[in-house]
Amino acid sequence: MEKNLIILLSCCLLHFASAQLRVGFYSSTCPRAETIIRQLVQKRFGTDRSITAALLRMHFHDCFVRGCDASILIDSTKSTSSEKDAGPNLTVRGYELIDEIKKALEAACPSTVSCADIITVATRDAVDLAGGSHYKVPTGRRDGLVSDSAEVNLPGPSLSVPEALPFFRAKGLTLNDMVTLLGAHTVGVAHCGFFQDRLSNFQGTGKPDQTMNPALAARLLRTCGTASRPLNRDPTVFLDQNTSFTFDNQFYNQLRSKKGILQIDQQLALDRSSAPIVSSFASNPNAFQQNFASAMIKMANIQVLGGKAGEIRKNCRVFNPKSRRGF
Ligand code: HEM
Ligand SMILES: *[C@@H]1O[C@H](CO)[C@@H](O)[C@H](O)[C@H]1NC(C)=O
Ligand SMILES: CC(=O)N[C@H]1CO[C@H](CO)[C@@H](O)[C@@H]1O
Repeated sequence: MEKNLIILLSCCLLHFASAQLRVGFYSSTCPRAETIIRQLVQKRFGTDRSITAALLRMHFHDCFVRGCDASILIDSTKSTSSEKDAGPNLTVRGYELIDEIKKALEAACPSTVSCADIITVATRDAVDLAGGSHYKVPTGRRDGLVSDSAEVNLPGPSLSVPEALPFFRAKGLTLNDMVTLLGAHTVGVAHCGFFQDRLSNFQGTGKPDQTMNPALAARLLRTCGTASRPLNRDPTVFLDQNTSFTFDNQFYNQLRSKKGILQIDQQLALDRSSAPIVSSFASNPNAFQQNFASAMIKMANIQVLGGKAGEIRKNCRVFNPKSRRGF
C-alpha cells in the first residue's frame, strides 16, 4: 500500500515537473526573451562559428550532471569546487556568451528567464545557424542550487557502444538517441589527448588503431605527436574532418570511411547495434536532422526543475544571495 503510494507520488511528481515546461513559457512574462537570445547568438556566430560546438557541449554536460539546471555555469569559490572544475569540463567554452545574454535579459525582464533556459535556447539557435534544423523547444526550467565537481560522471572517449549506452539509459535516453546526439560531433574539435592512444601503439599492439583510416592516423600523428612524446601544447583537430563547421550528416559518412576521431565515434559505425543507425543517417540527411531535434528536446528535459523549485539566478555564475541550499 505504502509502496504503491510512493510509486504513484513519484510518477506524478516527475510528470508534474516536466509538465511545467512548454513552448513559449515566457510569451507573457518576457515576450522578447527568445528574440534577445537569438540576436546575441547570431552576433557571436557571425565572428565565431565555433560557438555552435561550444554551446552543444555545454548543454550536454549541464543536462547529464544533475539535469538541465545550469549547474555547469557556477564558478568555484575558495571553499567549493563546482562542476566546471571537474576533469571532463576542462574545455567547455562559451560561458561569456551566456553572461552577455543574461545581462541583456536582466535589463529587459529582471529575474525572469533562467540560465538553464538560456543554454537550451541558445544551443537550439546555434545549431540552426550552423545548418541544422530549427525546432521549437519547451522552456520554463529553473536554475539549480547545487554544483559539485564530485558529481560529474560523464562517459569517456575510449568507451565501446555497450559501455557508453548505460550513461544515456540512466537519463531515459535510448540507443537511437545516443547515436543521434553524438552527431553533435559533426561540429567542433577534440584535443589530441583524447584520442592520442589510437595513433601509435594502440592497446600495446605497436600499431595505430586498425579501425582508423591509416592516412588519417599518420596525419594526426604529425599534428599530435605520440602518446609517449606528445607535442608541447595539446593541439586540437576537427571531429568531422569533412564539413567541420556545418551541422550536417557528414559526420556519419566520415565514420563509414573509418575517419572517426574519437574511439567512441568510430565504434558507432562498427558495433552491430548502432551501425544500422549510422548508415541510415549517412544516407538520409533529413532523418538525421529530425531525429536530432527530437533527441535534443529529450535531452533538454532531463531532470528539469519546474514550478517553485530552484531559483532564477540573476548572475549565471553564482547562486542568488540568501537562498537556502540545505545546509
Ligand atoms: C559518449 C558520449 C560522449 C563522449 C565520450 C564525448 C566526448 C567528447 C570529447 C572527448 C570531446 C573533446 C573535448 C575537447 O578536447 O575539448 C568532445 C567534444 C564535443 N562534444 Fe562530445 N562526447 C559525447 C557526447 C556528446 C553529446 C551528447 C554532445 C551534444 C549533444 C556532444 C557535443 C560535443 C561537441 C559539440 C564537442 C566539440 C566541442 C568544441 O569544439 O569546443 N558530445 N566530446
Ligand atoms: C564531404 O561533404 C560533401 C558535402 O556534403 C560531400 O558531397 C562529399 O562527398 C564529402 N566528401 C568526403 C570525402 O566525404
Ligand atoms: C574552465 C574550467 O573551469 N576548467 C577547469 C576544469 O577542470 C580542471 C581540472 O580539475 C581545472 O583545472 C580547470 O580550471
